[in-house]
Amino acid sequence: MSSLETIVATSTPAGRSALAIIRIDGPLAGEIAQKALHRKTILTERKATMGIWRDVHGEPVDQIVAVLWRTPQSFTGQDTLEITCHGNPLLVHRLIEDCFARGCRLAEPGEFTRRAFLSGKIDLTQAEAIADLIHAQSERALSSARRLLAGELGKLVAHWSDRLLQTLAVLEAHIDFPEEDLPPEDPSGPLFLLNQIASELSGYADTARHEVTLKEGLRLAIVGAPNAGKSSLLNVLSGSSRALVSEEAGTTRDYLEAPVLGLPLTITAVDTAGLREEGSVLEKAGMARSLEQARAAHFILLVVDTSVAPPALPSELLICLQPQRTLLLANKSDLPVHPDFAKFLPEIQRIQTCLLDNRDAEKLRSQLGQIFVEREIAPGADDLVVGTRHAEALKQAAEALKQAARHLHPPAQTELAATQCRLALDFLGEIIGRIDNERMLDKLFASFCIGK
Ligand SMILES: Nc1nc2c(ncn2[C@@H]2O[C@H](COP(=O)(O)OP(=O)(O)OP(=O)(O)O)[C@@H](O)[C@H]2O)c(=O)[nH]1
Ligand SMILES: [Mg+2]
Repeated sequence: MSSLETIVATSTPAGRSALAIIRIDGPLAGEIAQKALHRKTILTERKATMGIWRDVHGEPVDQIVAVLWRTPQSFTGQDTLEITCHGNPLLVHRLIEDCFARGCRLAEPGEFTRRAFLSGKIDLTQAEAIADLIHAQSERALSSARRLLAGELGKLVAHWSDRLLQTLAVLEAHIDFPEEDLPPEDPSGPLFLLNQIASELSGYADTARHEVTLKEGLRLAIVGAPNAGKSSLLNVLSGSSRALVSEEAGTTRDYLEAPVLGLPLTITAVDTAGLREEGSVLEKAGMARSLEQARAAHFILLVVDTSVAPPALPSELLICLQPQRTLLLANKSDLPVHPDFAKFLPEIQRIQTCLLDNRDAEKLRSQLGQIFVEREIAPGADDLVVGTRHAEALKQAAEALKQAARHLHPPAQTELAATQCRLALDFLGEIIGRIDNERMLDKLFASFCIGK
């Protein structure tokens, strides 16, 4: 994958569209533009130039707009030509074929971004963030990718590495002049710093548990006794009339899914058949599905009609209702509350709802959003969420630092501690890509699409 080759790929999705973008990257980019645009069209760097693209035989292909970036001021660090043509797949195909005839080869998946990384324009966390940004499906996933792309994790790694290098310098001075004592264990001493950095690294590694939530979203199971208002809740949360609502108990037999609107995360709500202790064969089959949904969900919304006596819920449901992942919706708050509710499931947080219409929808969404963050089921707007690969390296670095700290306990084995510090620095380097591991890079960039 020499950067001396000139590569070409479409950056816009396949299919018909108003416009399509083709990128050419490498030493031939400028010359190709000049030749294909003919008639002495002068391309000014980073300025849009309109012209007719003619193929190697001089045949016009399309009227295009070209922008040329010269090394090193392009995204990839190489000369890059970006062509905007009309979005007809035949035209795009002809333009790409013509680029082949002019010496380009088709880019591999992620190759533009890989070039940006290899030329030092971005670090590895930023390269990964580009893929995250493109695939993000919720506001929070977008903002997390944006922060990684802005280099926040890279800056943190640089900060940790600086502090570690300073600590290492102190340890090395001690190795060279062992007659001098190590600084006392105050906040500037190496032992204190090693432990402090290790705990910061572990803290950030821990945020990776939210990665799946950002990528795949949350699943909420709506459960409760028949007629409690579960289907009404699904409709309110999804802003639709997805589920049938009726005063007849036992309306919902199967489970139904709908996306929850208005929250910064991808959330799917699942309405289920009402649960009670007895029931017909069909009802029981429905209830078994409800329980499956309750077990599989990230969070449970237990809907209860508080205008009648508290329901007798099956024990299989009660064991699913861990307070950490359950919220009780005391529904039908427009009606008088049955006195026995004071003692019903007191360990589960409850909020009052009226689901007859959309009047509580906004409040309910914001309460849910807040609860997910408070209970650490979802990341908050200000949380930096690291990826699994970053978390692995952070954990290994933290472990090395803890080991280093252990070596500093009397009798101090300063050399061993210094070795562990260097190891931790290597792990931190892996995060931003200060490594020489072609196979890892191949794997990482292969998950990109072509043209990125
Ligand atoms: N007064 C009042 N009625 C409500 C409220 N929420 C729902 N209902 C009514 O309660 C009845 C049952 O509502 P559903 O949403 O169908 O209840 P469900 O829990 O899905 O019922 P099943 O599918 O039968 O288990 C309907 O007549 C709703 O209009 C509320 O907040 N107040
Ligand atoms: Mg229902």
